Amino acid sequence: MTERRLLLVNGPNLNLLGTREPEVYGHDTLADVERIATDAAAAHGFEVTAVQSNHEGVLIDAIHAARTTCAGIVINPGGLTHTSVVLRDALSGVALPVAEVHISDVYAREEFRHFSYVRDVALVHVIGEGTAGYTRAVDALIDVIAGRAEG
Ligand code: CA2
Repeated sequence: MTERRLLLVNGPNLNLLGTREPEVYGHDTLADVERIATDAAAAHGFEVTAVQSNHEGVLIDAIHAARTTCAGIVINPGGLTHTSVVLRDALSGVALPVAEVHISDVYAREEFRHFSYVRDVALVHVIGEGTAGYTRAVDALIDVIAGRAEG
């Protein structure tokens, strides 16, 4: 393992967390989510670089940069989950272990949310556990990274 650092990616509209739709996404803000993930990583001696953007290309550039700086990626792609081949290609292109997180239970919502372009490039999936799901995603991803380092 080269770096004890994770990239945390939050996609379009997740900057609105805590401001609207609390019945779907809860009351935590994006800053809370970034702190939750940072604290979970710190418990394992990892640091977090966090990015949120409403622009697909910004997310892709951050994923590419992680190739040489991070040991893994935790991503909630937002609505890009269901639409973006290019985001999927970026994730598979950097060949880092990926954890996919969704705050809401996408399978209990509209059918268009049931398909994920990211699902089969991610090794860890945490869906419908609210913002606490970021802790589980970080823990499980670091387990994967630590297992690879041993092997
Ligand atoms: O449940 C999730 O985490 C989602 O990735 C959130 C996306 C949605 O398109 C996915 O299907 C599931 C939407 C993020 C928008 O977040 C908002 C938060 C508060 C208010 C408005 C939007």
